[in-house]
Amino acid sequence: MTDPNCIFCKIGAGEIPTNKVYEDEECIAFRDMEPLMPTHVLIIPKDHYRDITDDVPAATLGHCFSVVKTIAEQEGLTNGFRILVNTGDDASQSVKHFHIHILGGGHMPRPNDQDWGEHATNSSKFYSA
Ligand code: DGP
Repeated sequence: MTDPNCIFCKIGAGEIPTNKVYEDEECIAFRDMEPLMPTHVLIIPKDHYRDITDDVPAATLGHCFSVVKTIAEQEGLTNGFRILVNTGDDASQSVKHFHIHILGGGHMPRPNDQDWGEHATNSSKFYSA
């Protein structure tokens, strides 16, 4: 099921051109238009789910996450990468269609308190050596 008002549904259906890096029957991966890292790819299911809590079938979730490895290999992210799934307003999810960010191509420090926002607790207490 797709949502005619959803930009990612339109990308998934091929109605809007995008910088596609992978596609199969169930999902599509394309480059984020506001890249935060040299490699910044989004994986989306073609069906519309608002976010990861929107009763996404386990098979669809599993498939999308299994594609992460394919993209990482394709993009040459041999030294590691980060995946991110912003969910809802507290996480500043801007496009309400479930998607997985893959970020890589360079070292990413752990997010610090400032990055997490005003409500963050002191991250050093979790990560001190
Ligand atoms: P999030 O904040 O997790 O909802 O991230 C949404 C990302 O989607 C954001 O980094 C920008 C990207 N984005 C939004 N619209 C488009 C689009 O039309 N094309 C592409 N390639 N990326 C988009």
